[in-house]
Amino acid sequence: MTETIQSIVEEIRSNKSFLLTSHEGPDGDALGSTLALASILRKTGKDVVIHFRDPVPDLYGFLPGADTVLAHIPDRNFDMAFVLDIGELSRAGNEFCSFSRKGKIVNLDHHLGCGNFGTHNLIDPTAAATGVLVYRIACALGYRIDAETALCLYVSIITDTGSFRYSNANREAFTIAGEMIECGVNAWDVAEQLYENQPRKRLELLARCLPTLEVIKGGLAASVTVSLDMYADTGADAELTDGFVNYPRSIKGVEVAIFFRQISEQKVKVGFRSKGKVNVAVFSAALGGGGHHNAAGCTVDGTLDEVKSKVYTLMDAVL
Ligand SMILES: [Mn+2]
Repeated sequence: MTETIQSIVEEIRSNKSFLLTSHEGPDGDALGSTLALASILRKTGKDVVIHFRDPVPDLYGFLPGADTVLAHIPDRNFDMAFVLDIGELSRAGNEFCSFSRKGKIVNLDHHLGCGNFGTHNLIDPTAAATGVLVYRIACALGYRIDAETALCLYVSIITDTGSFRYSNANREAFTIAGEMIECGVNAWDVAEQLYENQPRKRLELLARCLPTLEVIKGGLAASVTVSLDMYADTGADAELTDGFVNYPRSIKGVEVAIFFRQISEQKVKVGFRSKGKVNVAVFSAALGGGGHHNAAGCTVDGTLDEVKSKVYTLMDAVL
């Protein structure tokens, strides 16, 4: 057991009240890892409050404890705060960052370059998901993982590894997932909840989005676009565009996929995905955004056409 895990375990044992949070626009790992930790702490008699800046997406409503996530932090003291899967602290949102009664901070993350802002920092880029770190803590606590906790941990791993397809799907990820199956997780039930349960509007939006496909740089890059009128036409919202960028990336020969998502008439969110050969963080950094080698993003001012030409010009210069 590492020294950091040992000290986190000691902190958990000697404290009573915990505030848990993760990043804006919570994904399967943000929710899965946080809810798993909440479940472990609650079942060992701790007092736990979960606060997220953004609401839990409907997709993850089936996770045990999802209904206990609060939009606002209660006006009280906490012994400790756990910040999970954050990447950078500001992504927890203003309310959490400016809250002065959160106590000591434990930072659990697997993002390379996450700052050491915590009293304790357990940052391991070799962990496939932050849920893996929660699993390690559970083991160090001697906690026998129950079915509800197992479901949360399984979802954190399956979503962050792209259903065990990404390069982070290492032996530990498979081993923990196998153990969670033994703890009562049904793989098909989870797959059905995550992938066979889409609102019809999402497919209607995707049907508008796919014809916008542009293949550029001689087939090395490709983009798709969602414009404001598509939301108006389908009644879908931005939350449902999650995963759209995987379609241009799936084309043979494409190394870089780009997703243009219009936020307002003069603002476009740009997401980059790489198959591995190209570091897309270079593109987002040049446009004032962040991210890492295979996934990065930024928000760019301008009309859709202006932003596209800005991004394509940049790609010409770099690729
Ligand atoms: Mn993660």
